[in-house]
Amino acid sequence: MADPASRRQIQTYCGLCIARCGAIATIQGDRFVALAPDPSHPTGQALCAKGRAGPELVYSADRLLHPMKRTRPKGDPDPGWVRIGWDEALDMTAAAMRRIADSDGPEAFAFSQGSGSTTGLADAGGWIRRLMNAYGSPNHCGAMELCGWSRGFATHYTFGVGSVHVGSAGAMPDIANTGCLILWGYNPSKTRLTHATSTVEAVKRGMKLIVIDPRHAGLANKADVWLRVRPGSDGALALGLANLMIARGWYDRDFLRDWSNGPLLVRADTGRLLTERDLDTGEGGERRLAWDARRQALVAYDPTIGRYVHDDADPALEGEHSITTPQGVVLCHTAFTLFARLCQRHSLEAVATTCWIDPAAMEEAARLIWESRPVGYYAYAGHEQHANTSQTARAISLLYALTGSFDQPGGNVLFPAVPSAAINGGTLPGTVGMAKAAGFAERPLGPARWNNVTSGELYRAILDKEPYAIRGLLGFGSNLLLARSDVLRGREALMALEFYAHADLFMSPTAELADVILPVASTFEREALRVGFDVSLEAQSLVQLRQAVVAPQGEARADTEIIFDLAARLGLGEHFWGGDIEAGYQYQIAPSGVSLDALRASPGGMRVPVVMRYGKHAEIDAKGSPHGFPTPSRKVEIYSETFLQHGYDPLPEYREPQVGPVARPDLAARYPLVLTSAKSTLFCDSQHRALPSLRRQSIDPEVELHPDAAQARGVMAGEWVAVETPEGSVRARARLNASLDPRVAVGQHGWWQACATLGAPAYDPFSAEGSNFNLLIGADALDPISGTPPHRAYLCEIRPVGATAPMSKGPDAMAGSSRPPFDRSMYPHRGRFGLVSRR
Ligand SMILES: Nc1nc2c(c(=O)[nH]1)N[C@H]1C(S)=C(S)[C@@H](COP(=O)(O)OP(=O)(O)OC[C@H]3O[C@@H](n4cnc5c(=O)[nH]c(N)nc54)[C@H](O)[C@@H]3O)O[C@H]1N2
Ligand SMILES: Nc1nc2c(c(=O)[nH]1)N[C@H]1C(S)=C(S)[C@@H](COP(=O)(O)OP(=O)(O)OC[C@H]3O[C@@H](n4cnc5c(=O)[nH]c(N)nc54)[C@H](O)[C@@H]3O)O[C@H]1N2
Ligand code: SF4
Ligand SMILES: [Mo]
Repeated sequence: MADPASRRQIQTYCGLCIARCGAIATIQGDRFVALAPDPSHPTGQALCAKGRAGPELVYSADRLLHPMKRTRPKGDPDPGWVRIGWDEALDMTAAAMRRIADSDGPEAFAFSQGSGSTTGLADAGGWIRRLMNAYGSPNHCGAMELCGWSRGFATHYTFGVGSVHVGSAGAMPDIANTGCLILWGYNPSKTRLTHATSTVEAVKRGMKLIVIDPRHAGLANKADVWLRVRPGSDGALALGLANLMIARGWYDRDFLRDWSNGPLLVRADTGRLLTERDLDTGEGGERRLAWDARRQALVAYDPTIGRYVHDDADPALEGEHSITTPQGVVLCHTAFTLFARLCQRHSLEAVATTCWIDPAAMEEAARLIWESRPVGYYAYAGHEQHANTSQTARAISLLYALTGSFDQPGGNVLFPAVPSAAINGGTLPGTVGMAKAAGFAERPLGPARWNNVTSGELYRAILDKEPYAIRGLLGFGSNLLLARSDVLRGREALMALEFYAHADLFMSPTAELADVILPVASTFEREALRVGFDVSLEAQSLVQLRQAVVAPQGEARADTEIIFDLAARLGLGEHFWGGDIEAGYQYQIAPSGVSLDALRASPGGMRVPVVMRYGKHAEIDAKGSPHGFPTPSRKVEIYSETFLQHGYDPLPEYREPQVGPVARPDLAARYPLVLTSAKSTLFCDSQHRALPSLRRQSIDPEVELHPDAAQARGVMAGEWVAVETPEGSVRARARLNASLDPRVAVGQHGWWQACATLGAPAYDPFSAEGSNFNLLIGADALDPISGTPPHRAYLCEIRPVGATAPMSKGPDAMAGSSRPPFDRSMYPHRGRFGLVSRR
């Protein structure tokens, strides 16, 4: 026991969300009492209210403190939790994993994980992957289709890398040097403080700022241009901006000619790129062809060397040619010409109508983008959670390609990383011959390609045994039933699992359906190794071994400890250094040249010099080939043959949201408002409602609407309303927001938890009387490439339900437990809208 009066401070970082703010923790006696910013840390300029509430989180009376097992059937109002020891809990889990792998193969056992952007699970994400790979399961359900897919993966099909850091390398805006920053559906003042502070600094030095958001939120008040886009129509806006820029000649012709596949010729008859084989020259076969303006003849491009066969070729970016082949004359256009034509369909007037945008603001945005180069952009949740998100991400990335700013100072750059060893076990024996992730057959270019399974695919595999049965689940965080659409089916699926173990800090409506509960230590109660902090060159150079601020509450353990222990019990200890986490960290950090002991002696982290190199695609290798881009053509792929081969649009055609006013005027007649959602500044997704200092500032769920829309419906500010969609209905309090288009409503997701201290209620997550936003969203209309459901573009109607909250349950009630399991009766409309089911 430390002297209760003693005070000490320890340098750390807050691990609660993606910002990972550098911080200083104060410990009084044995107690963690405060968290403050650490300005000496590259991400330590500020802390948000959630970070400051760290001690409340640690000492919350609702924390899970002991492993438990269920003794009553799933769906019973009383799960009959019985306290057990760690040995029994982990033995039960390991035995179920072994049994299921033996009978059905390891793919029949899936893993779920809370997003590292909104939980402390970034600490353990690599180790979870390692366990999956060692065990042999390809099925990781981690919200990728909603969070990270578009910014981190869809842009692979353009640049060969993500447009952000997501696990692997990605291109981040170099905000310190940017001339113009575009925040596209991203509100860092609420969601990633580190980016907000660097943006504000850059605006002070004169950086231009464009904010694209249906709400005048966050940094919109510092923006030079705010584009109030209709939710879900971002793809049309990107093409419209590109159209303005191409029409005015505002594009980096040299970059596109030299580094994109824009000059390559596309056959009008097949949509394929023209190859030498088409000409039957007998040479090269699959080499693609462009028109060489210098020779006035075709010139072959060889992707294996990243060069045209004539070094002095001048491939034409634009043009239309009739090419004679043995089969006859074939009309061809350059890929760039086809892109420009697609953009022409999105004229200023057309986009103003489609996106509900002021044309003058759009023209101003296009001008700023061109005149204020270099340009950086960050597109986040606002553009991700849509059933057209993959092509939207492509459209934005092609708009960005016009600037030529990629990997240039002030553009979206590939920050270097301190060398470290990969820990995710991608080459372990278990990964060899591993089955494909569920959903791979339907969407081979989507999350399944990276061994991720959407919640829809997970539920299908459990309930319909398609493409194979999934019988077991190990969940690290992940509050599936609040975070995903198709809530009732999700509940049915979790109940149908033969075995489900869940590791978490708190009981949740999802965890409540587990067989075994594993109590987890919060980020403040455990060690973690972090190599690089993503947002800047300086941040990338920092390596930090975050120390435990206090000992774990109760018997709680770090996720990483659970993983290493479980691996040993599964007989996979050889891949986990015999269960020695310390040895694992040593392996990971060895290439950096920094020792674990040195890191431990420097709790604030150590700086390992990293050198910034811009324009890496132009670097020439020993054979004289440019490095290029890691795409099939080694070029920025304006035209994606990969998409074409899989039956998707090779250019980012804009498709209307399937449950929207244009695609479904019949539905819009009854549900006239376009519904989206946004994160709360006080809570991370479905968490933190039990912490008094946060909940006090936001007692009830809210839905924002324009005062005129409220008045037309007889809705008063602060009044309880029903939000109704073709899929379901929930309750929230009306908040009036005059910055919205009167046709748009914005809700909040993640409400279920009570705060006993304040007497603030819980909300039934499975009932129309509750406030689980995702009950409103159907799972029938999905993005064809990624399987993303339309969480941020749906149709709704809002009506008043009176001054009080009829849905409140007592603060002690565990939300939802008393509900009948499959009660869909309160959703009478379900399935009657002719939406094509993709299940
Ligand atoms: N405080 C807090 N911080 C968080 C989280 C949290 O829950 N709370 N969650 C973390 C996670 S998991 C994530 S993914 C990030 C997300 O970080 P952000 O992307 O910043 O999250 P949001 O605020 O949900 O969405 C950004 C903006 O998109 C707008 N928007 C809504 N629909 C559309 C649309 O159709 N088009 C466009 N262009 N914009 C739209 C919203 O109005 C909102 O202002 O935040 C992380 N940080
Ligand atoms: N309508 C709508 N739906 C959305 C979104 C939206 O904006 N609107 N956002 C989507 C996005 S971007 C995301 S990322 C998902 C988020 O969905 P999830 O990834 O499920 O995140 P949370 O809802 O915050 O739940 C996280 C759970 O993990 C637990 N947890 C926190 N830290 C740790 C830890 O260190 N270890 C362990 N084992 N558990 C921990 C928490 O207690 C909580 O139970 O929701 C998605 N769903
Ligand atoms: S933004 Fe808040 S919750 Fe996120 S890391 Fe920083 S202090 Fe923690
Ligand atoms: Mo997320």
